[in-house]
Amino acid sequence: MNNRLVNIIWPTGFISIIISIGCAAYAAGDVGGTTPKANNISPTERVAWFEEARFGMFLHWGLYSELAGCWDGKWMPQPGHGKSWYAEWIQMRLDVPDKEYQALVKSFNPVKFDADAWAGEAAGAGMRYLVLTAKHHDGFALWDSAVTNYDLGSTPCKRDLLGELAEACRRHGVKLGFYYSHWQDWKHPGGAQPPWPEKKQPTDGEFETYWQAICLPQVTELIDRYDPGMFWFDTWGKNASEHITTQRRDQLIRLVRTKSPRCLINGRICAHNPGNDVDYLSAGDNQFPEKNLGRPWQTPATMQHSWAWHARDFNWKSVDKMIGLLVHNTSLGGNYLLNVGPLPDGRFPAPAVRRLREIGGWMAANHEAIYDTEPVDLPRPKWGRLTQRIQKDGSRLLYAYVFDWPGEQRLLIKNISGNITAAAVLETGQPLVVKTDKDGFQFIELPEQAPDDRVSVIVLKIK
Ligand code: JFZ
Repeated sequence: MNNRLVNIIWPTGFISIIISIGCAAYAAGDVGGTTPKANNISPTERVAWFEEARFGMFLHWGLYSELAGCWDGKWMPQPGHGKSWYAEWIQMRLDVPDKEYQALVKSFNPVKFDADAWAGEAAGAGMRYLVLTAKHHDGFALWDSAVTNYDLGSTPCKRDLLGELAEACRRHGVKLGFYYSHWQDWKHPGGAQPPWPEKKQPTDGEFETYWQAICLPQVTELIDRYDPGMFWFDTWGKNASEHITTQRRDQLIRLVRTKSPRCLINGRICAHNPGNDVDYLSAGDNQFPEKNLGRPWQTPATMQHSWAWHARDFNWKSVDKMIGLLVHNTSLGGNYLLNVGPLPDGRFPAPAVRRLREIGGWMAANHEAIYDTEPVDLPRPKWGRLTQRIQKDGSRLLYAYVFDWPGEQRLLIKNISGNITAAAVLETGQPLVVKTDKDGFQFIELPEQAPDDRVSVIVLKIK
């Protein structure tokens, strides 16, 4: 008798229906929230979509993108060549004279910017949110800001790029977030400088001037005009506490909470002391912890070495590697914020597009094992990772991501609490046979070949 035929699989179609209803509900949900109900939102409710999402896109784009890592014939070094620098730091790293760097506003003209293409690539890759640098450390505002002329309004580009993006994100069911450099600002009087010993920092009074004249008004503008679903503020190291005091941290949090009760705030608003009012923590850049951080969290990560576009940065990560990192963080209850550095004309670099689409192909087949799953309290299996989803009836779906296909053609997960009642290849629904070994452990009989040459996902039903 063929066990494969007898071992009837539960209706996978049913699971997909539930998931689609879930997506539609939060794609349609209001992002910023001005309704009275939204004012009473609990921190857990506020962050729920973020925890379900698992996967987002980071975007570093600004004046520095025009230089693509090169100034005056000098290229910013890459890993393996001594120092390795990020292209968005070019003004400081290559000592570009302020006047010459700031003159880049006259040539910033992204004529090929297509917000639908951006939001579409993110959605197509399986990402549920994107976070764009509205203002990075250089101080340039990517929108027409009322409090400075160092902004999009002073460029040849007369479009409302952030507005177009906000609309496109709504159309594609992708949440929009902004990176805003609230601490370092290399242009406006009183902004913090790079935390290097040779740099002179503003006094507290000078910083307060910047805080009142630039930071608070600009965050207000971003909320009022674009209603973002999250902010990604940026500090690191001990020096930041000199300017980002607990008082200023709380003042900025209060501003966001009052104006937009649904908007998420990240721990790097005050990295050395985030407090309990932030919605999620960030692991270090390209750091993939071995443990759940215990609160909603994510890793900001690059696809190349640099965040912003660097034309000679060929350190592209492989698709297999990036899927593995997404799965790793997901298995520990964390998110993966994967960066793209768009070209100055507004297009995504071709090597990034190719990778996004390949990741999207894998996600199209396996997203059920990513979105809205939770960590499993078992030791990490040697062949890969685990996540699970608790069903309404108390049963569980356990997802086994197999990185290294076991040669012995069996998948053994020790100490599962409950009984494996069915197993299948997630992508096809192909049933797999569940057996019990001589020690009484249940195992899944595997085909000789891995179903997927990247990461195969096996789903188990447990009662
Ligand atoms: C910061 C920025 O300086 C950088 O340009 C980029 O935007 C990145 C996402 O954030 O750089 C950091 C911040 C924190 C750490 C490392 C680099 N960290 O905590 O490891």
